[in-house]
Amino acid sequence: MHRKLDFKLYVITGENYHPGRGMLEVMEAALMGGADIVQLRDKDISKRELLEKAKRLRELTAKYKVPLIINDHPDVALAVDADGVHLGQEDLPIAVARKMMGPHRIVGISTHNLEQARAAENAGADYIGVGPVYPTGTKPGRQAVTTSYVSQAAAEIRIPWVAIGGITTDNAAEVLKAGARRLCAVSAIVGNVDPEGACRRLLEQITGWNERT
Ligand code: TZP
Ligand code: MG
Repeated sequence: MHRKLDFKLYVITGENYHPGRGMLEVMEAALMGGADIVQLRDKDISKRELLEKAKRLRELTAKYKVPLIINDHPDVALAVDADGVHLGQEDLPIAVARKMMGPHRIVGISTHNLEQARAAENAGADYIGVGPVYPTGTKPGRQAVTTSYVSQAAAEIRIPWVAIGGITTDNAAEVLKAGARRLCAVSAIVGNVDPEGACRRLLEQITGWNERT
């Protein structure tokens, strides 16, 4: 499947959709705007409901040939034939998730400092999240790591990594300047009146920066 990861703009489902918009409609707009990897993240629903959402998002992402990652739950990821799972520091260890997911699916993990990033790399993660770069209402109570962790990741981390947390078109340049080559966003996309345009603009910034360096 998708062990060779190649992406620029990672979009995660959220709760704060623009009024009147639903998850599938917004994620389809994000895919049309160029999101090239998608994560289903919903902490407030039952596993049964998550499974149903995951099935629908699997169909949609398959139509756009974009990898689908499920947050927290390897069993749900396997049940819907998702491409991978995303873990937090308090979730199943990478080795356990790898055993469940097999060698060909993606196992990613959130990291908040270089020590966690190195540990994830050594444990065989396929990619890591680096953040939250800025304070964000999507992950309240989690201290921002600032662009200094982004610069450290750029200098040291050899597996694919993606900057996340409070990223918008207004501050993307700063994150890219610090060394990020992939960005991830929730509210800047799903809360936007125009998720497709928001993706296009972020992607243009990423591509523009990657071409310069
Ligand atoms: N992990 C680190 S920050 C974050 C997650 C899931 C939330 C990112 O959401 P937003 O709305 O793009 O700040
Ligand atoms: Mg988690």
